[in-house]
Amino acid sequence: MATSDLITPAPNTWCPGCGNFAIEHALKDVLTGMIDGGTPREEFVLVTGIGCHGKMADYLGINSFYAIHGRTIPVATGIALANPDLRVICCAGDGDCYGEGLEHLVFAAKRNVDITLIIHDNRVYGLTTGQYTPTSPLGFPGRSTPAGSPEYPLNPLALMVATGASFVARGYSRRLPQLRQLIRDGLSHRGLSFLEILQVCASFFNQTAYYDEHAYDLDPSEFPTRDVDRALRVAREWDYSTDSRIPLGALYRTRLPTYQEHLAAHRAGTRDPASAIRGFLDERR
Ligand SMILES: Cc1ncc(C[n+]2csc(CCOP(=O)(O)OP(=O)(O)O)c2C)c(N)n1
Ligand code: SF4
Ligand SMILES: [Mg+2]
Repeated sequence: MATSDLITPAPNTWCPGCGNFAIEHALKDVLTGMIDGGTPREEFVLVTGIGCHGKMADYLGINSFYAIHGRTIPVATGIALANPDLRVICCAGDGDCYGEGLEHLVFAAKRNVDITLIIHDNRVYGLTTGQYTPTSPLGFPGRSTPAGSPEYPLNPLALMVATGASFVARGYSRRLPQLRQLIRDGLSHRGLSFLEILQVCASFFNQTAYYDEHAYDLDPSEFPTRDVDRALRVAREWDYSTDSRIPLGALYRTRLPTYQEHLAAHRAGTRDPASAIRGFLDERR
């Protein structure tokens, strides 16, 4: 199958230079490879939120669902629970997922729901032309904060490691090979995979030069780690000050029973869901 087969005829309205193009290409390439490898195209479902990122649902030729702003994760969770054979991918914006929908993110991590989250974090409300979001830096001069945002940004990686997500990674829209690998790893992971993608917004918060200068790759011989304390230290390395470095790559990964596995064990009347999951104890050693 040609990768172009997954592109729909919908006219693309992203701005020239938008990082969403790279995320779309990476996802399309990974899906094409998996479909060629035998996974039926019908087994993928994409849920998106409202925002520039949400147009992924229009542009990628797989089953998709446009959720309302902030509600991608409950919709994705419902689809995944009701259809255990489907692979559910959720593309959400930073405003969408860290603002409106933050409680859903926390609960998805706590429950270890088996879905893949791809967060298009441009650190701005792109579609509504430049308001600050939870990851905008202190002093961000957005449309709703002309005097500069008076808040420190949220650290999504630290939040996810602390809350129980079983796979936590950061990519960057200008590092395409790594992005593909992270998406591939996320889709093959059992449990919540959380992929925070630094996405360039060419029109309202173009951080290309800053990211290019400060980003570095985690050492793949050491990461992803299962050591929560170590992962938290690295997640906090980028403190959003102008001189701190930005680690990229898979940071934390472990195997824990998923929400779906817990529910299945409950349905089967198993007293200890964890022990019912073959390989769980071995894999944690
Ligand atoms: C509950 C709700 N609040 C606000 C809006 C208006 N709105 C639509 S898109 C958007 C910004 C989206 O920002 P983000 O999630 O970061 O996506 P991006 O456009 O940056 O990809 C907002 C505020 C809405 N649709 N629903
Ligand atoms: S406003 Fe920003 S995020 Fe939206 S399409 Fe344009 S460059 Fe991309
Ligand atoms: Mg955004």
